Amino acid sequence: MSSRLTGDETALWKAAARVLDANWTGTATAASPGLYPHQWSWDSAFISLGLARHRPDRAETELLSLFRGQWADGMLPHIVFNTSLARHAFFPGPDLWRSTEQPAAPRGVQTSGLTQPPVHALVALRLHECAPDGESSRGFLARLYPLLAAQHRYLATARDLGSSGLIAICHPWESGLDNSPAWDRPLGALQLPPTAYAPAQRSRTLPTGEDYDRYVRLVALMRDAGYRPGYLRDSHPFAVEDPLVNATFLASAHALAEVARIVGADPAPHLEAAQRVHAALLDRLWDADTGCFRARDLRDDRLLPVITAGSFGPLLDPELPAAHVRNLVDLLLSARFAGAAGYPVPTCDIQAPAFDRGGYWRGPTWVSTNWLIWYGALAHGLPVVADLLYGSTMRLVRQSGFREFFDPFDGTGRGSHDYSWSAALVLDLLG
Ligand code: 2M8
Repeated sequence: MSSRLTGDETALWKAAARVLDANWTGTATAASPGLYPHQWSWDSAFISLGLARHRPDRAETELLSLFRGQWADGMLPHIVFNTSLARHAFFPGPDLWRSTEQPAAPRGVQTSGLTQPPVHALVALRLHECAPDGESSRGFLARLYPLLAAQHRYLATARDLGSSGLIAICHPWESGLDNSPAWDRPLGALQLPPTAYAPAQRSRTLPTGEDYDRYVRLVALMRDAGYRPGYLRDSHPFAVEDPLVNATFLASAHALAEVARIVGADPAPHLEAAQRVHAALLDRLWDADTGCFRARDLRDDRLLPVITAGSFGPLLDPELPAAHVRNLVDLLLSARFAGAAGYPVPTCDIQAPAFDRGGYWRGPTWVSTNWLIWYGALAHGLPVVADLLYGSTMRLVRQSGFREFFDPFDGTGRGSHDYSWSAALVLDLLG
């Protein structure tokens, strides 16, 4: 803990550290007690940032244990199941994914079959930068580098479904922003078989019903096709190029180049990958009419209509042109986002008909998206925006605790309590 923290900040720091201690399972951190008892991919990356401030030994264990779930083709699954828990501890559990039937999946570990935003290389570099012992942290990076490189290779090859230079998500869960209104159109176009799946088994309340059937249907289609890249490219009904996912990929590619330098590998392929995503983001996802990035539906080659917090993701691109940065900042500060929210950043445009202040990823403020925008704003030298996000995040957790998400107008906490990434990212923000 930094000695320059105020008394109030020290109390917050200790409370956040207690959450991470309580959610530690021995080799990893549960995303949230009760609700999400397993290890989630981008949660784990964010959590390791908090562990780095509190229990540095655990930060490395956390990431390495996530990569135990990596498939032979480089795919890093979005859930690594804790097999010591009952099979019904979470739905959908291992039975839906059937990873053990996949030749590429690791033995002795049960995982999901899709991915999440690739923030891992970015996080690995940040762990190294704040490590107390540079020599041992270089050893950790050397272990992680080939795994991160394989993850990036998988995304750049198997997931460039439009041969455009961008990676595509094949399921709303891959965006991390599960029920974002951005996915309503492609999800609505999905044909459902007459028999519904099993939403009743779902232990949470949101989202449920037909949307949930569609999520499960998409998984079943991917699974029955053996999660094959050829199927995903040619036939899978959900294929979207998302600005936030691609921005995390780009930022992580830059970080991976730096990691390569540190461990004595060649940074050039990672820098080339970052350049490709940079050019394609501007070319394919920038919407000059609204002055922001939007997701592109590859199945009808159109930009999706709803503007979300994901539209600000490309602030993570260190080479984003100044005019684009200005446009994004104007939108962020406008009445569609921070301008009308007491506790920014709402995850959906407040003026969109689909905006819902309590609806999970359809409006509430989340610590993870705030952290990513904060990080991008700092890199672009935007202290006003960075301070706004820092201040808003701190007010939220002080007022409501380490909740899963928050009402963007009055800061009321919603979803699960003692949510790991909310605690971890606050530890990182406090430094
Ligand atoms: C939520 O996603 C899972 C699906 O994987 C769910 O709703 O069941 C999202 O908030 C996602 O971003 C997050 O990683 C996960 C665990 O916290 O929960």
